[in-house]
Amino acid sequence: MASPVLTLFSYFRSSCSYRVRIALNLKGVPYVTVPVNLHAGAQREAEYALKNPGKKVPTLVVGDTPISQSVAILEFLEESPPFEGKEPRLMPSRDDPVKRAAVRVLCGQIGCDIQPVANLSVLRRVSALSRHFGQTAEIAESEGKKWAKETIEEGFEVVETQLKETAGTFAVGDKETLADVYLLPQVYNAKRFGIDVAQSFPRIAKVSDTFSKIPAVLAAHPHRQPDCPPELREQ
Ligand SMILES: N[C@@H](CCC(=O)N[C@@H](CS)C(=O)NCC(=O)O)C(=O)O
Repeated sequence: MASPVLTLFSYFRSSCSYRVRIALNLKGVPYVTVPVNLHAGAQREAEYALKNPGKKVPTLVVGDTPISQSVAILEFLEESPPFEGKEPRLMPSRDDPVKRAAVRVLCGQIGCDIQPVANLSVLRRVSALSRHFGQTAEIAESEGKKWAKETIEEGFEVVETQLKETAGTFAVGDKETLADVYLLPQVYNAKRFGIDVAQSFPRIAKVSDTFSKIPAVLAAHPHRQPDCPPELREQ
């Protein structure tokens, strides 16, 4: 089956877009990136909302079909022709349901319990509430950042404990999985909010550092994306 044209609507710093870039790069699936500038509000423009009614990134357009939600995109790449079976497979084999569950636990911990609670729209609401209760704009903004930092720290405590049972070279065993695909972008976010990951979460730091060095993973890094501003850009 011929590979359909894939277009990824992405923002360089979005951790959910970063997940999808990692999976596409690891599997060597070609795609075109279309940047959506979240800070300029491009995700709320009517034309984009037709592809993604949730008004968030990422969206992967497969041929003419838009798929939103990074979990749906990642599972689509694992399960659907012509991509299914492409190495590396990012879910353990069906013969190992316990390992599959361990991967899903980590993905859920990050994708359901951390990222949505510290998302841009939530931070804006935290800041707006702070303003409502009389804080200055500066304090209100720092309240939003504090919220994100604390949310990630609390979530990473859980991930760090889980890794004690599951980690090998990577987050679950010795092969890269979707757990790594979720973890590395969240580590990037953690650092942005001032968390010293190496100091506070050594197991997370170790496995994510190993994963980050895979060339296909490195190419998905936010600072290597076409919409990364020049002052942050890396080669
Ligand atoms: N559950 C969604 C979450 C998507 C999401 O939160 N995207 C963020 C960037 S990582 C976004 O577009 N935020 C823009 C906004 O909140 O306005 C997924 O996994 O794709």
